[in-house]
Amino acid sequence: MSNSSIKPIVFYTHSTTPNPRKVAIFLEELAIPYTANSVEISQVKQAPFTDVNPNGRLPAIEDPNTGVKLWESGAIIQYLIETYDKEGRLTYTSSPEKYELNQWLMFQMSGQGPYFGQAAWFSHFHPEKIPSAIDRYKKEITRVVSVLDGWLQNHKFLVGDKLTYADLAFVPWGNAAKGMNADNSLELDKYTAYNKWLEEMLARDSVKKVIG
Ligand SMILES: N[C@@H](CCC(=O)N[C@@H](CS)C(=O)NCC(=O)O)C(=O)O
Repeated sequence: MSNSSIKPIVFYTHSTTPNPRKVAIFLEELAIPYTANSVEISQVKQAPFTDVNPNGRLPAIEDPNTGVKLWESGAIIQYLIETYDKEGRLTYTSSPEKYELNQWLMFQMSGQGPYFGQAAWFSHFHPEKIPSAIDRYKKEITRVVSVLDGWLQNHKFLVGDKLTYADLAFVPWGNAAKGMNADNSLELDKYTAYNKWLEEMLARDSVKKVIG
């Protein structure tokens, strides 16, 4: 399918939040036509949005080209890559790389997204200030960054010798953590391999369009 014959994907999003931004980066990178359907966060736990995602969270997609409807950003990214990256620009189909891609995406989905999200929640939105909760989740940001940095000291990318979906999946929460580290209270500045990798991705046109 050439991109000009693709019908626009319906993309349920909220443009300032990291998980929808993860998907937006791939729609832009792969030049997939889409219609952004912006949903207020206050509306996500009720119909009609819960008819799209029973878990009441963004993002979600409906693809009229295939009939596929999905939620959970990691599942959506893997679907977009399998369906619309036939040349394998951002992926590998060889072993062990395809398994390693999945491994890093799982780490992003279970280790980065939820913990960075909780750090933001307890620091900025939770009605009470609970120092032990803030401390726990902020320390986890630093720990996850240190894991990535350790790997990136000897590797330019997470998998293989090119940028893949595994790298790009880390960008929106990485950028959010950069915001939380404005005063270097998370001590992220010392992770130079990680910062170089993140900055290179933040400079891509697709990412700048999504994150601004
Ligand atoms: N694991 C989910 C997390 C989705 C998520 O937490 N989305 C946030 C926006 S970044 C949301 O919809 N929050 C609204 C709420 O939880 O009520 C994914 O990666 O898609």
